[in-house]
Amino acid sequence: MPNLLENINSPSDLRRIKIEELPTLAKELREFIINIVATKEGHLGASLGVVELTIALHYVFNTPDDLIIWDVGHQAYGHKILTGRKNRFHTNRQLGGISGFPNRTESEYDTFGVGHASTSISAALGMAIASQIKEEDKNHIAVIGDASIAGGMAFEGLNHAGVTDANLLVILNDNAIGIDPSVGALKQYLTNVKVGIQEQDNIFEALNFNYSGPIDGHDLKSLIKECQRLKSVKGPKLLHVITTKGKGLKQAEEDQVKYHAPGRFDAATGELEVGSNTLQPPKFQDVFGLTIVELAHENKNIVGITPAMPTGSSLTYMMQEFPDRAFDVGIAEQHAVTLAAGMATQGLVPFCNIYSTFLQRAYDQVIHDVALQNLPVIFCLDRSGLVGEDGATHHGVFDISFLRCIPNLIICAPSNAVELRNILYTSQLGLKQPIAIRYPRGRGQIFDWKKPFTRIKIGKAGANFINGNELAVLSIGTIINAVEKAFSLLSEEYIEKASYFDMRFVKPLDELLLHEIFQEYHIIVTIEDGCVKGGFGSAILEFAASHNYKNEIVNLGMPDQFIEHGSTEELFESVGLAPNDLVKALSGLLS
Ligand SMILES: Cc1ncc(C[n+]2csc(CCOP(=O)(O)OP(=O)(O)O)c2C)c(N)n1
Repeated sequence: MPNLLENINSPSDLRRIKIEELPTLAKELREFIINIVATKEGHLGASLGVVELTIALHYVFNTPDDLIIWDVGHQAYGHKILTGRKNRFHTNRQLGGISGFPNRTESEYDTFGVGHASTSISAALGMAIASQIKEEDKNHIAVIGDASIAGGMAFEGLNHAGVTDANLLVILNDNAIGIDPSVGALKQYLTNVKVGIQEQDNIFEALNFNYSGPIDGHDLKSLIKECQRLKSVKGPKLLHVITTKGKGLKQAEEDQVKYHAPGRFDAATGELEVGSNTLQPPKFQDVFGLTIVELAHENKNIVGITPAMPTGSSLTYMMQEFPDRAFDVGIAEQHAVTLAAGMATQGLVPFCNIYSTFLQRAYDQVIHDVALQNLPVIFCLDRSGLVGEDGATHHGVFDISFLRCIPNLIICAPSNAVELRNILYTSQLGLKQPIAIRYPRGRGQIFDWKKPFTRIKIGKAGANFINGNELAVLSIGTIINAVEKAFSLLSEEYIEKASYFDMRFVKPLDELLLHEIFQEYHIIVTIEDGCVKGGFGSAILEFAASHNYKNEIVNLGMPDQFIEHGSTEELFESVGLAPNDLVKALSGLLS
């Protein structure tokens, strides 16, 4: 059996292969991806679905001169492997290894950095207009999924492109699923097109795109033929390609949600590796999901909103129990926020669950639609802090900074599952203003979290460990676990001099407590899993300055740089926030 992939180190090698041999290459590429993702983990289904499309694009177009722009980028594994990163692909998403997403610093074939959805059409149009201005003859190809094309920004890009004569090819990779099944009227329209019920005018033609398809995205011959034809079609064009997410691995085709990013599995059988069956504390996501179901039974005004992350956020529990009161609005963070605002004007109590990193999309909506009108929307910011292997595009480290300057908005970072549960409970007891509740990905440390609800006083700090009065550590959120660990490792003479406080709220600060602390302790150390610039520590500096306190203040948190991918433990170490680093820092200050 020939090993075609072995000899491909760049697309020019690929272009030397005979067309008849490409299906064999597709098979090899699929196996290559499966074998590595099975043990190294990562995004599987999306990349398996575009194996043929990836081959066809690099085969027909003259990359890297012609520019392929992947939307989201989690489907670009085949692209990475064919463009010189085959031998490094086993380092995918690991510390020091290649990124799980296209990244301009990594390869000239990665034309645009991605991770967040719906950017490809705008970026590709920008490049196409640049080519016009520079009088360069290039192709610009945006590959976008059916979930991402429903994102607002993609519409904005289509709307602009349709009145240009830019050389833009949008490839709509339609597999009818994002991470969870796609939603919305556009999805229904695309389904109609697929099954041949096309009563309305073609929506893309209406936007001045030259539309072709739908074609079978696993049929290399027709893909290549159509891409070749489109090369000579001028202006904006859209090719509608139908693919199957997870194609080529039975389980991944059948359970597309689970196999989006399945963790480890058996490459031969596709069976997922069973985790250890020792009892583990719950994920924060489940604490959120199960708690709002409990609350929604009592409070009929509660509604839940997620922009395209029902499984990831665990809003699925509420969607099952209260299908009329829980909404997956698709990749539409801006809409999700303003939808929540609208609901709040009418007395509903919206829990708007958005990953911290994706809330960045909806900044103006938070300010203009929610905070300015002081509407009591409850933002649940999942995946705050470091998220690990997804890397720089996905870390939720900016939220405290970018939210802290917004008037009316309460910011709370519960330090454990019980606190999360209680602040969720407190938030729906008639709060008169918006609140952002941030919590990380993954599991906490408390098993017994389903305790009777307790109301939390807004702006009141949480637990503390009071010992000596030389140094006080002020922390926010779950990073208190690292502080606790550090204290357990600190030598006796230093422990006697130090205390720590879970401040719980970034805004409003517990000023009463802060006055006591600043009067009692010489050194104040703040620690947070968000960026230091403008973050919780900055709030403490502002407090100290405005009250003329002269204590020594040290701010620990994320440095002023983008943090790459790796396990969260490795990343915490890399920024000096692992327990051992804290021990060193505290010992240094106390010696
Ligand atoms: C702004 C934003 N919101 C949410 C996500 C999370 N997310 C990653 S992939 C994905 C689904 C993308 O689906 P689709 O566009 O159909 O592409 P496919 O997976 O089929 O390639 C979502 C919601 C994101 N990356 N960016």
